[in-house]
Amino acid sequence: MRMNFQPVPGLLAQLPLLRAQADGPIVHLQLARPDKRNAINDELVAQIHTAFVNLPAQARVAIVSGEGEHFCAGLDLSELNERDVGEGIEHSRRWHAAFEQVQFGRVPVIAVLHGAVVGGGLELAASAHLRVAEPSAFYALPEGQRGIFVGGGGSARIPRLVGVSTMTDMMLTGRVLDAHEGHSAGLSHYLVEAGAGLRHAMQLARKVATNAPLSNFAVMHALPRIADMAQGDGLFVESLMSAIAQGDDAAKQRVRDFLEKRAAKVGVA
Ligand code: 1HE
Repeated sequence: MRMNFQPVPGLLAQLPLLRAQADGPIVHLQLARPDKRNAINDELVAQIHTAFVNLPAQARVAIVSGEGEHFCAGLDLSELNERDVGEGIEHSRRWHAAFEQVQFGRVPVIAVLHGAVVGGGLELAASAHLRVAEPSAFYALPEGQRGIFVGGGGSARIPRLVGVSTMTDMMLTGRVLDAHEGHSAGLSHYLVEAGAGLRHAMQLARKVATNAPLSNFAVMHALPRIADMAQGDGLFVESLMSAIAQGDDAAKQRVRDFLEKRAAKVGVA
């Protein structure tokens, strides 16, 4: 599959720690701080926020990856000692704001994971909608060892992927999950060959980009909220969301295409 990424012009071109490229409707944002293993400092978290708020109008899917040997080494620990308690809360809230834009922004996000996916790096990965891992990926939450706690949404998002029990083990014991263990635990959706992560993410992104926009919106915004609701409330919201999606012209056209034998059958590419 050919990939033809071109630099994204405008505001996203002015983010030195985040390389923004686009191939049609697919935007690839690459953490570009490899000398520090893509550790997230204040500047990078602000740039992640800025990028997701200002995705180009044509963007339908975003891919996030890391330059160099690792996806992301988490919080930049060199900035940690400079903060008092109040500043610590503000810092965590800035991460929340940035990763909120990843999870509940405009487009589905696919993370490509390799090497270290640790601490805040795992929190970033957990904010994405799909995760593609290469065999070099390893997952850890070294916050316990560093005397801190997760602060980038990890305690809310990671248990929803692996359960409180596995996250407790990772945090209390410093347990590192390799790519296979992480995959079995639910941290990745796809485990692919070394070096194949971005290509695989592109294949997925192209499929996701062809969905009706309101379907993708419902999956991103309604599904996780409904899953958090009491069943009765969730069913009510589901009815509203499904009626909104069905009422859209894109849905009507797709159903007509199927009934008139123009659309692919399930399982047939
Ligand atoms: C860093 C960081 C960092 C690397 N902050 N500078 N995260 C951690 O506890 C993970 C800490 N990092 C590591 O365990 C290792 O660096 C890795 C396993 C990720 C990679 O190992 P390696 O051998 O490839 O690289 P390295 O030689 O350890 O690091 C290269 C440089 O990156 C080095 O700096 P240099 O100036 O000596 O070249 C490292 O100091 C630097 N570096 N990781 C700062 N994390 C919202 S709350 C989230 C809470 C957390 O994320 S806690 C977990 C923090």
